[in-house]
Amino acid sequence: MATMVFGAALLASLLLAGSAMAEEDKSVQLQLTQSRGSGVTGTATLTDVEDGVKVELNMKGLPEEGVEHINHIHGGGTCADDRAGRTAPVTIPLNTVVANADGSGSATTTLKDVTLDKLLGDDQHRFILLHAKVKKGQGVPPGISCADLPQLSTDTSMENLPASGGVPVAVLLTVPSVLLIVSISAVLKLMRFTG
Ligand SMILES: [Cu+2]
Repeated sequence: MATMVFGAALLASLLLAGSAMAEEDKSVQLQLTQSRGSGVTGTATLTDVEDGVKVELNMKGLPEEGVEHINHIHGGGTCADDRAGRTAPVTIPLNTVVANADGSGSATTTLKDVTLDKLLGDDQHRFILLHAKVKKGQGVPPGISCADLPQLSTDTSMENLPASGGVPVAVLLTVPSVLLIVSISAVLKLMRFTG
């Protein structure tokens, strides 16, 4: 009996400690996936720290040793927008990733005076975008790897509906009524057949 009580107390304290720890260093890890067939992937770990949010990027598959890859948190859009050629304006620049010989590359940036909750807020969509090699005389190079930031209150999987397109309401109303007529006539035929 005493063992059970002790065990339960131990379990309870472990649970409490666990939740307290989770509270302290709140963190989210995101997967960056390739854009434009680059083969460049990676992870981004965002962690609440005392004076802001720490963003750690760990990339792999970078094509050329020594190349500097600028990267940012973009606001006002999604990776899908960027891949469709409509990239969102830059909001927060992150430290540059330099490619190693094995194609890896990482950078850590601490964003001051911001919280994870704010970054993941639903005021706008945001994404982390790593760019190709900067070429002189050209603007910001295209994105080669991207991760959408999840939004806390809305579901991450939710995407903006296209402004145009989609099925017109008239079609939505017509299709069920056609189905209804077809099925009624089928039932009538069946009734005649059996009768
Ligand atoms: Cu950018």
